[in-house]
Amino acid sequence: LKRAAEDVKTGREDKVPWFPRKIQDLDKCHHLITTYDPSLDHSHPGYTDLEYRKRRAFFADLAYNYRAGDPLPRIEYTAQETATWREVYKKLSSLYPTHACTQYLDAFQQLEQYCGYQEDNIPQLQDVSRFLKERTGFQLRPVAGLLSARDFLASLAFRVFQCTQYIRHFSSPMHSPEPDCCHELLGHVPMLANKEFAQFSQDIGLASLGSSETEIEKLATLYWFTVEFGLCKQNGSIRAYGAGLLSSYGELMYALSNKPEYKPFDPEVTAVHPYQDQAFQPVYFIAESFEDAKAKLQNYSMKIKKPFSLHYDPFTSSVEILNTP
Ligand code: HBI
Ligand code: FE
Repeated sequence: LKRAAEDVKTGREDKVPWFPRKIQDLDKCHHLITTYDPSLDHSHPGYTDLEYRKRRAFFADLAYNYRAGDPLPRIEYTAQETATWREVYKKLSSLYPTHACTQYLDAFQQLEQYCGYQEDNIPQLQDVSRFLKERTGFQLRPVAGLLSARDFLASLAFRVFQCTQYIRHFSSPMHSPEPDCCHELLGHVPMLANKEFAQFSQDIGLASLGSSETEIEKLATLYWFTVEFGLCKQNGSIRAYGAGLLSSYGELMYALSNKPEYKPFDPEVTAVHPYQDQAFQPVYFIAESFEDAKAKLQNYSMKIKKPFSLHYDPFTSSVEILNTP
């Protein structure tokens, strides 16, 4: 909001929007979308639970005070929080062997081995972040809730995943209107341990830097139908790799039933397809493979018009700007 106001004041609406150039700049990428906030959204399962809202404020503070390079805060989860995790974990992990892609299953097994993934323990973000960093260079940083698409996607450009640390309300273990640690740890984290998928995620992020609102909306839609709700082919069958599916028992079953419609992943089509965030998706996009999805995305990104090109430097975790007029 502040940035937009400054741009209006100086009459620079058509100028390239601000974007982070180095990993430390992500401290400024913290614009939250409050639509599903438990203290503002009357239909949130925690809305009338003052103790839950107080707990959420504690997590929000941790995230706001976090700065790039800090260790991720370790949380002492309550027995009630761990009980919620147990319920989600048991239910979902029973479906993974038949519904998740092999890349997911491989990583999940390693997370159980090395990162405290188990029924009775909510894994600590610091441990998970260190694991991911070793595998693909991805790292986590804590975030207070749903971020703006622009800020969320920008972080991916630096192989940083903005990760919620709180858990959903105990009254609704099988559904959360917002991202929570069940969604992040069971949905996103295992896939981020895969090299191809990590590159695909970073490529969406890089494409978003300095893009117009219209382009951001299209990239957010691509992200939605791939990283959140993507399916892929695997030895003649279809499996899930999207985090929204892998963290939702109901939708994971539905997505691989004979009910929904399937379309092949094609960025031009996928980026403009209307999506649902209040019900199951009416259509899912199927990737041939992550290699193929990555190549198609790169081809799509090259066509986004920007007055400069970008190069990510992994040695300094910063982007170099080329051909600036
Ligand atoms: N914010 N914390 C958080 N987690 C997400 O998964 C997330 C987000 N903001 C936007 C978003 N995902 C996507 O739906 C796209 O808009 C990028
Ligand atoms: Fe998500």
